[in-house]
Amino acid sequence: MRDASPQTIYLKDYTPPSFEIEKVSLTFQLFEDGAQVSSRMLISRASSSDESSLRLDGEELELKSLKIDGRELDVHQYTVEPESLTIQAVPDKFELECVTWIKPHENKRLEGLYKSSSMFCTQCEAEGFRRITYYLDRPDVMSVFDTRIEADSAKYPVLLSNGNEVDSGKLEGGRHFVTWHDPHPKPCYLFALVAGDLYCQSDVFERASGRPVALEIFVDHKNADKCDYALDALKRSMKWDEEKYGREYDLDVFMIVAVDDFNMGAMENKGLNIFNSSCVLAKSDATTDNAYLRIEAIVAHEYFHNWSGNRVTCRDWFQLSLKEGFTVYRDSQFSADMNSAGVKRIEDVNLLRTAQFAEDAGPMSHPIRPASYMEISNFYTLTVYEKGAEVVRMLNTLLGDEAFRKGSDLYFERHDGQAVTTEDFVAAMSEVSGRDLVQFKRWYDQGGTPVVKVKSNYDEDKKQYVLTFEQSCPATPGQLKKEPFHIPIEIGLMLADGTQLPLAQADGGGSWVYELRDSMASVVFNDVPSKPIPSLLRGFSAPVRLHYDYSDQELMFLLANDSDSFNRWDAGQNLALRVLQSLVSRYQAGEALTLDPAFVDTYRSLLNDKSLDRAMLGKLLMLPSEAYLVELSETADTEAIYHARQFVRRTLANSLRVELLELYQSTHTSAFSLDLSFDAMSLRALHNFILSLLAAAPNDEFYTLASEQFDTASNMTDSFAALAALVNAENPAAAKDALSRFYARWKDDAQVMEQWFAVQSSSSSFADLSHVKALMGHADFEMTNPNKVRSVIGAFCAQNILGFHDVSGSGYEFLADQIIALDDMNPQIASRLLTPLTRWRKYDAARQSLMQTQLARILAKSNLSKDVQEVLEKSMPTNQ
Ligand code: B3K
Ligand code: ZN
Repeated sequence: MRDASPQTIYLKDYTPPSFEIEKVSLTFQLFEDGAQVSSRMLISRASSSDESSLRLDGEELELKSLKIDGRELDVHQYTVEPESLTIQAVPDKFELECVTWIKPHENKRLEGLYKSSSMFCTQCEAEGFRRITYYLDRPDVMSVFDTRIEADSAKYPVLLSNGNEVDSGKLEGGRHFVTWHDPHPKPCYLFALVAGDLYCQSDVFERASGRPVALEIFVDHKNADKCDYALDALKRSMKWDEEKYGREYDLDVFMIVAVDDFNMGAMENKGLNIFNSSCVLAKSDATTDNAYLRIEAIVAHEYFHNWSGNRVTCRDWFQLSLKEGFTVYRDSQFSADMNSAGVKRIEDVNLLRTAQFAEDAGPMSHPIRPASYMEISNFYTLTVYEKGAEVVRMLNTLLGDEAFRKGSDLYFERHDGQAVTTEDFVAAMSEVSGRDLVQFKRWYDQGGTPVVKVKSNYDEDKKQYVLTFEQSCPATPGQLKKEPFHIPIEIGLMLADGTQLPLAQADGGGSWVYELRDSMASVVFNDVPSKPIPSLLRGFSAPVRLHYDYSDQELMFLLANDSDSFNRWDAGQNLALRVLQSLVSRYQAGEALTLDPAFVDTYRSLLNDKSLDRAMLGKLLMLPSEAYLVELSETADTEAIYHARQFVRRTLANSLRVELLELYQSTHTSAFSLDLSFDAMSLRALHNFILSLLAAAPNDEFYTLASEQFDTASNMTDSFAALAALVNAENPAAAKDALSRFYARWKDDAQVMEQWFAVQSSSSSFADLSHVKALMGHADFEMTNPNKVRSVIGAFCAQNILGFHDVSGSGYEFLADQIIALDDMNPQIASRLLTPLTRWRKYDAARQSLMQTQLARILAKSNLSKDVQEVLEKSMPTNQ
């Protein structure tokens, strides 16, 4: 039973460890009814410490034996508590031997050592190792690990751990063992073990220094044909990190294992990355382009952690963004280099503005370096990851590429083998560049999304143009007042003829990075021949909400002429937002909806613009999402948002049918292509975007096209897009038929089935709760599998805005039921799933009260996990 309120841990209370573990040898004896874990640790008291007793972390462990320097301790010498083992009066230096018994087959939390299908695997970050054995489970305790695994030879022919394999052999009773040695000292969160009957696909990568490294991907035998793409992405990542950051791999072998039951995407364990199957397995006819791009990014992300995270790790979990923000930034640069920088930026900003800004404005809002937490698993957030990456990106912008690279070299070299803080990272950047980054560091400790208001004034007589900036930041939990941020704002000034003013500040170029530091500041531009149109925050140079009072004409001008592709796209988004927001108001007022013909014309000219890059066109045509409209609303009216947006889609489809069909036909060959080049993917994205738009106003021709694409497509992108279009056309018979045919074809492919579930649970065609409940009753649904939970329950609650926000409150009650059921099984997943209910402030009074009722109902559950309890407590109206 937990305390009434879990304990809060504060960054300000950090103290270095009192003991060090120089070396640890682990022996795992794996059986069907449990596992015996024996550890031998070389422990010494830190020179700065006079602590007499040693407190080790441990949860749900059965202690079998405990020895110091070979002598068994008697029960008076130590105390076992639910979350710790304390040994009194230990010597300065000693060998501790500890034997524990654990039950991986009963572990449904998927933290520590657990079984996924028939294999054993681990997940230790952040605090899972303490569920394996007693240890100093904190990232600043780094040790050299030796691991011996013993198991049945027939059931578990493959036995893996970190580092290099050093020994193996047969044991009695049909068992065998393998021993691994990892020469790099590491915190225990990077420990990993895998045992199973697995297929291995191998390859070799030649390092820049010439030394070869073996690459091995281990998967279930049935997935033997789904390894090629990840292997290719891995080789490209290794080469890119050598070239871009000068980082080479450091062991003889790099292994990736795919597991079906996994709480998140993947884990960067030293030399032995463990992946959620859906983030690594791919094959041509079964994987969509989006999944390929995600796999490429995640393989790269985990690999890049080998330096940003493993060789240089975090001192404590408050520093999580040190490794995550930096690594997300690195993987986004990689994806930009592999595909298209412009498109990648648009996608990243879209995610940030839709979901991270919402997090910043919600009850769990925290800075990228939180000051406190109750359960660290709740802080693997978009803020720490995505906003963290934006902060690193701003450093790159402020320093320039050359100094940024010097800074990262200094950081890696100076702190190799250490557990450090975000201060150390910024210090390296400051040192190589000579830049004063003291004010910049506020980005790490102040939460919330800053708002920048910009005004302009042009003096015709003086030929002078003035931009005035004003910054502020809303209060967030625990932080009422914020100091001004150091904000890089990239600016260009466009003239009416479509040219750019060469800015004196910009070394002759058209774009200049203005550094806003004060609450209010102005910039004066001289010799400005005519009134310019400012292009502000180019490339989204800082994670802020920027307001400037553009006229519609100015936005249209920027959409047509801005040399910055991001701002071009953003101008189009702003125009579309205006149209959508005014339709939302009309819908609420019960007025008839009409679409401004100027908007249809803008859309038409985009469709007809042959000079536009196809990938960019796909992005420019995209309407702001429902989620973004919710985020921007003071009080979000989900029905009005849904209907206004559908109205725009339907009207565009009807008014521009000829142009849309023409573009659809001209991109149709994509349906038969297995080409994974970015150009081919962009063509498919465009093709399928059109199909999805036509589904908003389906006529016979639409059904003919969609069915034809569904029947004949040879790649999953086109085939799945046809399925989605048929499902979303709100024609139950067509949807049902396509879904059952798709199921018959793909039922044995777990990754495809996740998508089959999600396309239904997120669709407004199935807003009725009974459909989602039926999906949960489907033979392929499992409550213990996080991917299935996410694709059915998660997709319904986060994406099906009509269904989840039904005025009866049935969606809220449904989610509460699922959280109550999941909390005992898998607290991390339960806590994540809770997010939509915590955002009650966004909705009308009736819905607020219905949501609060459900939060209170969950809070009343006994034995609530720390994870769910923290989120609930912070979200309750009484706590805000
Ligand atoms: N570092 C892991 C995340 C672990 C989450 C633990 N709750 C994956 C990643 O960011 O690469
Ligand atoms: Zn990461």
